[in-house]
Amino acid sequence: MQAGAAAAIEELAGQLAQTHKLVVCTGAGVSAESGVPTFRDASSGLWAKYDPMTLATPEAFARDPLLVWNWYLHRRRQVDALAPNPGHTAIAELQGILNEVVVVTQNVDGLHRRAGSRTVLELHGTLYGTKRFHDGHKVDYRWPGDLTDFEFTQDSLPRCPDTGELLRPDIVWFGEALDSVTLSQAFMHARSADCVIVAGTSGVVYPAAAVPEEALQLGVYTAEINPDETELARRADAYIALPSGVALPQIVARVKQLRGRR
Ligand code: BV8
Repeated sequence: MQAGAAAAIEELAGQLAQTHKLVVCTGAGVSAESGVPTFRDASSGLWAKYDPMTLATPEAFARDPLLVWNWYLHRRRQVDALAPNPGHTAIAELQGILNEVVVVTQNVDGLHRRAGSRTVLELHGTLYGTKRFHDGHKVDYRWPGDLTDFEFTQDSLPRCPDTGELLRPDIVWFGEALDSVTLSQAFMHARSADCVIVAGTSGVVYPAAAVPEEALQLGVYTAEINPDETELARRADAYIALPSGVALPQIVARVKQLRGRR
């Protein structure tokens, strides 16, 4: 491992050993080692001819709900077949070491919860939720039992059991406002954290990217974990140029040593 990464891991572990409240802001990079393609790569195989940036919009859904639903079904099937990776697990493990750990994620794959993280703010929604298209009212849709070979048709599109209205994925699309309560909670936690870790995000998409930015501006100790250095890394207190699934388990092991726990 590069000397820089080892020193940065030691530095961050030292900070975490005296941290009361940690906020971990994650993007698609944290799920990459589970095999979940990042959003920009979410179009593979059959879907390669579609641009996810145009599919993940209310306009695309209004124009062709069947196409958009089957894209999300494809991504849901992908994630169902995958598992949390050591990065997700390490974040969950910190809950048993630090007083408070809050995950603020842009990911919609549900892997933080599956890894055992209990406080997870899903800024961009979840592949596992549905809501009415016209009023955003959340509805518990009963998914088909076996999704393996299932594809939606015009007649089988998800509909509200009460009103029969068309349902949509409970996902925040481009051009749509994030849930205001979830977003304000994310900012509140970041402001009151002793340490913020930003992992696996290019920090391009707003307002999600503004959450760690605000912590940094308030002087909260901030570290980034990403093989590619982002603009935030250059201003952060520590930058670890490693995959999160490699760095985070090492950081947690060192924190345990420093906190005298085996
Ligand atoms: C909104 C769900 C307004 C969909 C997603 C300024 C302020 C406010 C808004 C804007 C603004 N400028 C532009 C906007 C508009 C837009 C935006 O930010 N556009 C960008 C492209 C410039 N924002 C919006 O539209 C937001 N809404 O602004 O509403 C409004 C307000 C009031 C009223 C009405 C409207 C909504 C944005 C949410 C869109 N939905 N996801 C779905 O999944 O289908 S965003 C989606 O893309 C992801 O959730 C993620 O946030 C983003 C990027 O995803 P990826 O490309 O996959 O991830 P990323 O590149 O971040 O991650 C890869 C990184 O990981 C890389 O850096 C890589 O190096 C690293 N990595 C790779 N492997 C590893 C790794 N790191 C660690 N370990 C590894 N192993």
